This record gives sequence, C-alpha cells and structure tokens, in this order.
Amino acid sequence: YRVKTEFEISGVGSIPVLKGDPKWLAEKVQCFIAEKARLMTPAAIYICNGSIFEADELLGVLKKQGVVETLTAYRNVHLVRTDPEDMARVEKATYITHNSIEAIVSGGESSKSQLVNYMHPTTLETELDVRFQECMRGRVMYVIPFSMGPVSGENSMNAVQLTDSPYVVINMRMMTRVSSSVWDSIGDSGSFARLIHSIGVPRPSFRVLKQNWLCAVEKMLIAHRLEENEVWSFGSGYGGNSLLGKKALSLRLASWKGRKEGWLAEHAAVLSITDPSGRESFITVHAPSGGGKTAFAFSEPTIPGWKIKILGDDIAWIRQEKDGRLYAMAPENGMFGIAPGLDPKKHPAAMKMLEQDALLVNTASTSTGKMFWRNGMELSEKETVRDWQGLEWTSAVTQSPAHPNARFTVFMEKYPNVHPLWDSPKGVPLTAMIFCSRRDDAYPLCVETDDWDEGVTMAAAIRAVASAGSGRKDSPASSLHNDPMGMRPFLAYNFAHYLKHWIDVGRSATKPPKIFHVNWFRKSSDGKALWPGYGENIRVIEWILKRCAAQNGQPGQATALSGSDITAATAIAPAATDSAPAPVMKEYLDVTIPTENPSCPPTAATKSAQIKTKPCASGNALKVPG
Ligand code: SAT
Ligand code: MN
Repeated sequence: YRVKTEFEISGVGSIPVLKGDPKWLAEKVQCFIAEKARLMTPAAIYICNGSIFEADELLGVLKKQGVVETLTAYRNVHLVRTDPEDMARVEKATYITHNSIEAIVSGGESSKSQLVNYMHPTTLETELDVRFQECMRGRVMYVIPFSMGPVSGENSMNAVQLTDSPYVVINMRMMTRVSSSVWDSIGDSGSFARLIHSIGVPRPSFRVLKQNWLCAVEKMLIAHRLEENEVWSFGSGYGGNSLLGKKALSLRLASWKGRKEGWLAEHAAVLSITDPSGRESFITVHAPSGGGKTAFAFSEPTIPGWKIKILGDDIAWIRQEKDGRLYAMAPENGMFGIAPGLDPKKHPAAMKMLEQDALLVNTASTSTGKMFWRNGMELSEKETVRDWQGLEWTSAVTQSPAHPNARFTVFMEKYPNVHPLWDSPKGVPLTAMIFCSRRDDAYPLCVETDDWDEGVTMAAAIRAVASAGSGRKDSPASSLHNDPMGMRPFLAYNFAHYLKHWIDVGRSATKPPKIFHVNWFRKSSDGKALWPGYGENIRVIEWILKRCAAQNGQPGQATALSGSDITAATAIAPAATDSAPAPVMKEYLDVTIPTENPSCPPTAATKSAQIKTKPCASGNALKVPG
C-alpha cells in the first residue's frame, strides 16, 4: 500500500490513511472514526468505496494470507475455509443492551426462561474494554459506508462498519450497498448506525491458526446497544457474526426502530408468485435459519405455468403504505444462503448463478477447481475432493465433505429469477404471509388462520428444531425450541411488546395479508419425509393463493380445510400434546415422495477453542507502512 494521507487523532498522533480521505467526511463520521481508532489503535485506515478494484485488491490480501482458494472452473468464484470453530452464528455470545427494563425478554425456554441474552450497560462497558482496547494493533481498519435498501431510499438505513477483516469487506460489498454516495446520504444531518467489528487478533499474535483463519472465538461477543444504534462484534470472522448489516442491523436494530416508527423488520423471504393465468401475488415466507427460505425461493415449481421470483431471501421490512396495505421490502443487496441446501437437479438456475462472481465459505472443492457438497452432485473418476477442513475426502466417507452451514454469497442481481422490483425503495404489497416451522413431528403441512390476530398468535407459538445456521450444540431431539416468528435469535426487545406491535401493525392496515402456517419437514413414525418439498411446495402455495382469492371474492377459490384440520391447527400451541393428526390436503398429496429427506442435517457440535504459544506465520502479516 501507498500512504495517501494521514489522519491526526488527538492523543494518538497521526495514523496513515491508505485510501480515501477522512477530511471530506461529515464531522460526526470523522469523530466516530477517530474515537474508535483511538480505542483499537490500527496501524492504518482504509476508507472503502465498494468498487470492483477494491474487491480485487482485498482478494489479493486474502490470497496472501492463504485463506482463499480460487475455483478455477468458474469466473471469479472463490472459496474460503474458516477455522472449524468459527463456522456459524453464535447465539450464546449475542447480547442486547438497553438502558431500561424494555429489553429484558423473558418467558419461553424452560431452563433459561429467556428468549434473548440481556447485558446491563455497565457490564457491557467492562466487557467491551477488555476486548476492544488495541484490538486492531498492527492491522488495517477498513471503514465501510453502506446502505440497507437503495442508497437514499425513503425507507433505507445508512450505516458505517469498521472492521479489520478484508473478508468481511468483500462480503459486505455483495450483501449491502457499499458506496461513497452513502457519505452524501448521511451528510451533516442524517443519522447512521455505528457498527464495530474486530476479529480480535492484534499483532504480534501467538495463535496457532487453522486454515490461516484469524479469529478469537473464545472471546466472542456480539453486543447491540439499541439506544445508541450501535453494534460491537468481537472474535469471529464468520458472516453471521461479522456482516453486521445483516442480522445485527437489518433485524435487531431495525426491529427496534420499527417499533418506534410503526413497522416490522422480520426474518423472511420476499417472493413473487405468478400463476399460469399470469396473475402475480407477493408473499413473505418467515422461517428460522436453515428453515428452507432460500431453497424454496430457488425452487422450480413442478406444476407447469407457475413462476417464483425473488425480491429477497432472508429479511423483510414490512410497513403500511399510503394505500393502507402492508408492503414488504427486502433491504439486502445479496444472498448469503446455505450451499448444501442446493441440489443441481432441483435448483439449476441457482447453481448456474454460483459459477460467476460468487464467494463460498466451508464447502468442499475438487481437483478440477469446482465447488462440491455431494447433495445431487457428481464426481468424475479422476476428480479428488478436499473437504471443508482441507482434508482429502472420498465418497466412502459418510460425513459430508461440506459443513452443513457452508454458505454462498452472491449479488441479488445475478440470480436469473430476481424480481425487477427487488431494488424498489418501497417494496411490494402483500397478499399472504407464510410462517414455516421446522418440525419432524406433529405440525401439519399447512394451516390457514382466520384473521390477523389468530395468525400472529400462532406465529408467536412456533417451535422448531435447531438447524446448522444456529450454531446450537444440542441434539435435534432435545433442541425443539420456541422460535416465535422464526425470529428468536434476532429479537431485540421485550417479547410482549413485540407481539403487541405485530398485532397493532396488522390491525391498522386496511386489508392485512392473510396468514398461513406450513411445515415442509414432517416425518412419518419410521423417519421418512412426508412431504417432498422443493418444487412441490408450489402445490401448497397454489392452495394458499386460492384461499386468498376466495376471501376477496375472486374466482378460482379453494375449499376451506375441514373442522378436523382446524382442530389440528389449534393443537400446535406449545402447551398442547403434540399428537394431533395432520390436516387433510389429499388433492395436493398426489406426488412422489423421495426416500431422502430434503432438509439439511443439523450441525455437528462445535469444539472449544485452542490457543498455543507459537508465533503465527509471517505469511499472515499485512504489510502496513510505517
Ligand atoms: O449466519 S447468518 O445469520 O448470516 C444466516 C442465517 O443464519 O440466516
Ligand atoms: Mn436467516
């Protein structure tokens, strides 16, 4: 790097600036950078602009560090293997801090009696001090200006993330709108979320690195200061803990903002469904992580003439527009989906998309420079495989060569079936909201609720098994846990207030969307999947949309579920015995059931971190002038 300029910080002296110039930024942004640089003492500052040149440059840094493998069979596709301890979001390290009783979120889990981890502001101060002081010593502090939603959009949120991970910068560029124009949008008067991330390995480091991946998982902390619009993340480089525009900002901070302003920030895909007559409807699909949102969004309907298009695969901001209806906008710029959830035969368009400009984490790779995770993938005779931990793998090995939470990052616009309104600042009007639980046992395939209040109450009672995305260690059988609205790891404030807010948002809408509940994952008593999932899910969606049309007095209506189905629906509340019969949807069950469960297996247990006193290889060093 060439030093471009210097940034004078009182008490510290001048820090070299490798790119950009802080003096052009609004005073409050300069103050934010200076204050945090004083705390974390980086060797240099790099102000990002989101360009392709920047991405290439930082990819070069990752290559030098030895963390990235270029998959030569494709164009600009790279694979990163992490330290095996740092491969999922960590709920137990995630905290909410609030100055009042508001954020104390109780009820639900029998042993812990808590849905969210709360940390007192004073305790947080101490916890931050022991982690962040001088945590960027010897490293570059990247300053990322970004917007969730289109830059300067009426409902968008501006933010600035600081990080010492070039991997995070490259990912943020795909997942959010990183651009210098965000500085103008913030200007002198606008607000921005302050996001501070560090991998937590100042130099010199005595850590023995695995896969050359820098992290300090034993000290991991992801803390949200709601009132300050601020997030502090330490110790992990994995996406869910470090791409702070995603869950931290667009769900936790945003849902808190939404409560004050009358809207909802939810863990849901936003999809367009077009029927064979050309009638288009917009729906949200709410589900826990690993609940199949992305795989469903990518599926190709098995009934001819139906089409699914994506506006977003993970996050929906839902608000009432001037016409009184509820609209959903998807604030993300990219998708961070579970790679092994994709099957080349079932998701050909999505697989094609991964062949250009994609970033993978913890999949396996082949000797011919391809990505690999087995699920429906074939190997030629000569191809050998290195698994997600870099070890040789053969098809005789039963364990999956990819981590079950292996992910791909891609730009929204690269997906062939992206909806033209994916980038709309306002979003699309909703016809239906679909809540998915992920359960092997008695939850029915599909339940229609009578009205908003009933739909929301049932959504609040969702229970699901843990999936790879959650980083939970429990076995699937014991890990059936409450996951209201599929939002459990993302709830930011008192649950009673959250539930009331949901009820209020729908009650104030002129014509709230109809709410349905589905479970694609039910198994028979001998462990076989009862529903084929994937493209066959369109059968349930067709029925749902017909029910919505029926309510609007439109033609093509479907008949209501029978009385016994309603009994089944009410039997899913946590207090009830889970032994209700499935609803009768005979006309939709006339499909072939595959022998394999379409869902991904739950994650393998994580192991505790390992530190040894040996200097890290100098190959990991970032060359910083001065
Ligand atoms: O790991 S992430 O939180 O980024 C993705 C997910 O769990 O949905
Ligand atoms: Mn998610």
